[in-house]
Amino acid sequence: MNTQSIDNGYDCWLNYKYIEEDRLRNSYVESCAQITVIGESAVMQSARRELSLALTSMLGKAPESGSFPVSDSGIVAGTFGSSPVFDELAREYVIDELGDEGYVIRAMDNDRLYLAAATDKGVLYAVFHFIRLLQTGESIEGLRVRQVPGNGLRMINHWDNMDGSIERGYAGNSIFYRDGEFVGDKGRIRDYARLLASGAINAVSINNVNVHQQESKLITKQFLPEVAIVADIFGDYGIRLYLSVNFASPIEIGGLDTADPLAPEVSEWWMRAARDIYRYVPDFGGFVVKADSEFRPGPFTYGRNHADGANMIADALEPFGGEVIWRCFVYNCLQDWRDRKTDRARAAYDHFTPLDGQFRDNVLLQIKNGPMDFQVREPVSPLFGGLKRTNQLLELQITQEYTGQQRHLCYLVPQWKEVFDFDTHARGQGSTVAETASGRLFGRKRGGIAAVTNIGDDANWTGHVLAQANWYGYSRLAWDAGLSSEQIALEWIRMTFGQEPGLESVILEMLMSSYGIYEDYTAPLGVGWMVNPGHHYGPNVDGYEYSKWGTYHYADCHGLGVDRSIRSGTGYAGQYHYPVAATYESPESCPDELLLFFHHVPYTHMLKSGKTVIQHIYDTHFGGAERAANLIAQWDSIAEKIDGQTYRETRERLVHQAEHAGEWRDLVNTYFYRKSGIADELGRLIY
Ligand code: GCV
Repeated sequence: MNTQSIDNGYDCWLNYKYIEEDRLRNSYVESCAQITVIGESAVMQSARRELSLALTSMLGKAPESGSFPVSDSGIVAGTFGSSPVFDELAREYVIDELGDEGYVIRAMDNDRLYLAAATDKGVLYAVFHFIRLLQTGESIEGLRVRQVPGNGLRMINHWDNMDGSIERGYAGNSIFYRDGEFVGDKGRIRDYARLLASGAINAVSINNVNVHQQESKLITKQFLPEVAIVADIFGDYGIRLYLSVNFASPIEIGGLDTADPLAPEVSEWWMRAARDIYRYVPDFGGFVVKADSEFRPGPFTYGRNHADGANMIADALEPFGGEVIWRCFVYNCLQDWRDRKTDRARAAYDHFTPLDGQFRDNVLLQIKNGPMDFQVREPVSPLFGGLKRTNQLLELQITQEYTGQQRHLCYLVPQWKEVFDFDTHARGQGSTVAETASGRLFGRKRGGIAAVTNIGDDANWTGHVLAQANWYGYSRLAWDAGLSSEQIALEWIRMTFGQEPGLESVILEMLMSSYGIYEDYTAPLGVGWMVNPGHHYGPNVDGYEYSKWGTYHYADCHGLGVDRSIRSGTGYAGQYHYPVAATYESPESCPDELLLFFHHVPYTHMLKSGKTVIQHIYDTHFGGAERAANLIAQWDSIAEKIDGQTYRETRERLVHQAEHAGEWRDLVNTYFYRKSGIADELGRLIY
């Protein structure tokens, strides 16, 4: 670990505070006095180090480190089969069902506590799980835990550039690169790997999907030795490394005059590239590819489709066990705003469903949660449930590009829960996104979830300390989408700030209310955008209205919203299965929160809530801004219980949020008052 102060937030939720309460601490001491971790692999060493560090800090006494054969009591961690001590336990479980990453934690009559798995990685996860129990004050008596991940791939994507900047990064610069090179001191990368492993993240891509000139060279001998060092660091924590690649690499760095996926010299070039990479990084995960998207090159240039492009690269990686993660964020970003027929929301489905079943087994299509772009409220992408014979990966955005850029508090786990729980009805009721993305619904071997990280080199990693809850929460949901938002928040609070009942309820309330608050004072009823173009921060109702990006609200003096119905609109609603399509098709059945995403309605349209659309806009904007201002008082009420620096830095952000929410309120309300000419029923101040 880097030797930075614990209290500035650097240690995040692995802040192993001494357990002050004697009874609780003593209840742990006996079982934890001795630890035996069987195995010497790098991952096992990480497990041993972590267990020892956590117990020493939390219990105030270093555990005795046992060696094989183990003593009668204490913690024994290892893989089934590595020692006869696990034999009895092994008889109770179907080890195959635990897979590569599942684990058990079991207290046995003989005073031993077993942390066991089929693989070293599973043991590491068991260790972190066990530590979490102590951090959150759970009883460890008679412990009986069996865990298997809900998603095979649990990935973090970085949008880091080699000049050190981060696209859509709000917490400082890259921890990987500076001035076109890898950073020299890799200590922070190690600390990062450890934090990721504690949430059982098993894959990381370390450069921006917009791959510029310098990053294109990451797959060449110029940078592969450094890539290998970073891959080893992650490997020590069971995490595979991936790189984003430029589809036009054969031209950009290979000296060819084409990147046509069907040209033999191009596929040969990728095969050679793959061979080089695996020589340096034997456990390399594969490539992430953004192609034919926002000016990035892709197969369309050569009249080929995305299956042609993805499969050609996948074939190069296949002999080495690598995979291609191919993004579905493909749409026309040069749209004419006068053109009411083209609908950006339709694009990904229209491009990719005709190719369903044509992708290689080692290709996963990475699909953003919504059809547009990480807005505070969007429907779920119809590709979930639309694709049946293709591996998928759900893409979420932890970095708060459209949700307050880590200057506003916005706990995103409730939003993600809605995505996971959304029923696509692809195979009847219960066909949730959690089931489709994981691959379970259609019996696919690969699947999972990826998210764009919110970390940078700020002392506390995420800028806003409370935004750490999103990072933590993402990894917990990736493992088990069934966990509740509250449970995740509570775990995070206890692990980060310790077990302080007064503090806990306040932060919980702040986190749990924050998504609703943010939604209330920004773009209403699912219509999205209304942000300043380019940097996407702050209100600008018409910011994207007359632009080429395909992101419109169509407000006039009568009403607003986008008609995406089959009957009279763009037909987007028809991309869903029945009964979802029918629900969205009519304004009467469409849920209020998505009404303006699917329908253009008059300001006087009555919502299910019993309010008109215009009154809803006024009420939510006044209410949201007021609730944002209240967050300051909530935070102040626990000032004494929070470290000074964290308290002050967070307070500054909350003060900014309150002011900025006021700006949102006034701008949005004034805009719609002037458009509609309809006064607020409560006569509040509108300009
Ligand atoms: C990495 C949005 C963002 C871009 C991002 C893109 C993507 O358009 O604004 O910064 O590019 O999504 O996901 O590829």
